[in-house]
Amino acid sequence: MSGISDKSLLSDRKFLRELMVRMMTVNQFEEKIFELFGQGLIHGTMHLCIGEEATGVGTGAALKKEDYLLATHRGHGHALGKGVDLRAMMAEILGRAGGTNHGKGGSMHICDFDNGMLGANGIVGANGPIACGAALTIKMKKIPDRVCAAYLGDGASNEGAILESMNLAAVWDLPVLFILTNNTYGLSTPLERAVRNTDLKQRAKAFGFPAWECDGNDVLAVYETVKRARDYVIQEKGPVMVVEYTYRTSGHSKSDKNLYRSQEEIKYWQERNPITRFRCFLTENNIFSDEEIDRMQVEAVQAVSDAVDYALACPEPSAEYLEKDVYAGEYAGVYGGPAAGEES
Ligand SMILES: Cc1ncc(C[n+]2csc(CCOP(=O)(O)OP(=O)(O)O)c2C)c(N)n1
Ligand SMILES: [Mg+2]
Repeated sequence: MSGISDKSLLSDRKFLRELMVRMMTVNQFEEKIFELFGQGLIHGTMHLCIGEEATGVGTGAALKKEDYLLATHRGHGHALGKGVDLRAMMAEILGRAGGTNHGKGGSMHICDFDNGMLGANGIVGANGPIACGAALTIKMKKIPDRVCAAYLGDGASNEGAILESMNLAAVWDLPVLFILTNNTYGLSTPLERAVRNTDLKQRAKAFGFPAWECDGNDVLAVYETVKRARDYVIQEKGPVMVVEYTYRTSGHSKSDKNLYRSQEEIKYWQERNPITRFRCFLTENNIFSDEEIDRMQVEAVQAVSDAVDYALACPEPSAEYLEKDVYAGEYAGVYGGPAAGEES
């Protein structure tokens, strides 16, 4: 596997190790919250990204810390890949005050401005307009070397808001990096039933900007493709799309009974999951031994376990702060809400 063009990457053991540990951490995170949900410790719903670990981690590794990022409803891997703190994310999902959003946002609202993470979003396609706004800020303030990356799914690619955003980003030359994770399903609908033309990179071309595609289960291919796309956005000062082909082996959300796909199909992709593939690549190329990779797995398991301990030790947010952080200070009057820190 891995048809990467930059062979020098193969001698960067620290970087390769980091990619593997991060993917394992995302995977462990998802497995652990699945378990905690079953214990009644997590409320609402959540969308796991098991099988898609390389998209969040490879993409995040190609972005700079200061780059803006918008994650989807399936955003845990997107956030962890961008460097959001593991403990704070676990606390958020468990609804604790030590969370990224002080326990008031949960799985689909995770944000962390210090890491450029502007937020996950439960509204399919909503990232497009927000990305245009963030990218317009970059452009108007002439912020050098910064892009806004916005994830969307194959299902979201049919939303009017996404199509309008692609057009706006193109005509206004906005530095938006559209990251389309094509996992072949929008909820239970296979892509070929939703559109006649399943080559989604042609969407970008229709609006007049380039698109690249990559094997989204190959973390190095994702990294290289997004890096190249990011360079293009900076140099050409306009939008680009990257289509990452992947597959979620976990259900759509907590209530998925997988009635729309066969067990054989799921098994096929489980065997081709990004972590196993990267392990084979690293061992076959004598970069790491199986024992070294096993130790990475232990590290990831421990980090997630530590995050759970941290989260469960945090208090729940106090009702007194219910309306805090809802409106940004100077806009509070405009929308009629209290300013942050103001009495409501
Ligand atoms: C505007 C809107 N329409 C419908 C939904 C319900 N919904 C949540 S996720 C989803 C499927 C999205 O598919 P895709 O964009 O391919 O992302 P994936 O779930 O595959 O990661 C739908 C229809 C929603 N949250 N928002
Ligand atoms: Mg999808």
